[in-house]
Amino acid sequence: MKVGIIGLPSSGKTTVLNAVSGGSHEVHAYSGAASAEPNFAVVSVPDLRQDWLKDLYKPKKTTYATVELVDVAGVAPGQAKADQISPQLLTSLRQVDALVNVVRAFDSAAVAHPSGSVDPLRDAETLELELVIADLAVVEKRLGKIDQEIQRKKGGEKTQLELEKELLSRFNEHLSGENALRTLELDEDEKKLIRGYTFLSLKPIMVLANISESDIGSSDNKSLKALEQWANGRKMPFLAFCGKAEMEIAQLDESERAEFMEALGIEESSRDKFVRATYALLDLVAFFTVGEDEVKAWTIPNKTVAQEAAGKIHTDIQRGFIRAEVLNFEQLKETGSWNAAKEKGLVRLEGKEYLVKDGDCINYRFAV
Ligand SMILES: Nc1nc2c(ncn2[C@@H]2O[C@H](COP(=O)(O)OP(=O)(O)OP(=O)(O)O)[C@@H](O)[C@H]2O)c(=O)[nH]1
Ligand SMILES: [Mg+2]
Repeated sequence: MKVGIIGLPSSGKTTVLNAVSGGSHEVHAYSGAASAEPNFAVVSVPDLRQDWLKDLYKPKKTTYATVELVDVAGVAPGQAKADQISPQLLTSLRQVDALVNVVRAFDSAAVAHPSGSVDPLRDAETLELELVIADLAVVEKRLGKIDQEIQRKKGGEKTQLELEKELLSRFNEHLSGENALRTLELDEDEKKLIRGYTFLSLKPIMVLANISESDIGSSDNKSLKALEQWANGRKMPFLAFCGKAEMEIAQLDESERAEFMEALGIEESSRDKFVRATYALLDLVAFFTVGEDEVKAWTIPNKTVAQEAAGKIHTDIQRGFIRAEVLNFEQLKETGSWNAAKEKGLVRLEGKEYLVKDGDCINYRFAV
């Protein structure tokens, strides 16, 4: 799973990346050429169930699920319109499954704001509009050339191009009305038609308010409420934390963290909040493979069938799928061991169409 961190310049993107991943990439008060290089980090997904499984199996190896982060340079207001979004930024975002819009909500005289004042709602809308304008530029460019290409092609290829043109024209209208593409309903065929494109406003997105230390644990900041309502109205998961404080905490020894969090009134770490929001945004669930060699968590979209989930582990298991032996974590915990659960008839043999549930422990039977 990959998440791209975007936002206006100096909104705290790199700080958030460090906070969530415990990293120490350079943060700076002014956007400059130095920020053009993307930063990468890997966040390990905490799961209490997996900790329990680890205690039960005492495996040689425990592998947690991960979320990969890429943090790119800020997008300044008006940059998309002037066709100035760098190709490098677009390339970095091509692979991501989702975006997080880091919105500045912190006060600081030391950090200049590109628009001169702190206004989270305005900034969230501005960034959203930049995404729309960037996509519009792509659509317009393509539509400007597609007729020529249609004339040159014949048969099936021609039909495909005509369908693509029709869809892009629909996109053009939608984007021209300042609407993000993610608010359009697309069927599978349409999704296939645009697979070669990277439309930024089509990606699922969540909103992260980077708040002041003084706003931790408080709910009476009006501009923050306005931002939350805006996000809720658009069905974007919303989360808020103080990037600066969280980054400092993430860089402490584990033994000191709890104390600092308590002193600041932080109930849940930024990493946990972030991971939870990501799973909610993409509707993800986890399943486990267990044994003395390894206890491992796998992330899949909710409602994935057993055979497809097997492909996450190895294509051989997917191809040679025979049956999935399934025991949900809760039942394993209740009975205390796989064998005890088996004796009680709780271990089920499921076929390839079985919809994997969150917390399933799966033992695949396959033949190659
Ligand atoms: N007071 C305060 N300062 C913050 C907070 N988050 C970030 N900053 C400061 O804001 C400045 C910019 O932070 P970065 O994380 O580099 O911001 P960025 O969005 O990555 O910036 P660009 O990559 O240049 O667009 C740094 O000086 C940070 O220390 C915060 O929560 N509170
Ligand atoms: Mg940065």
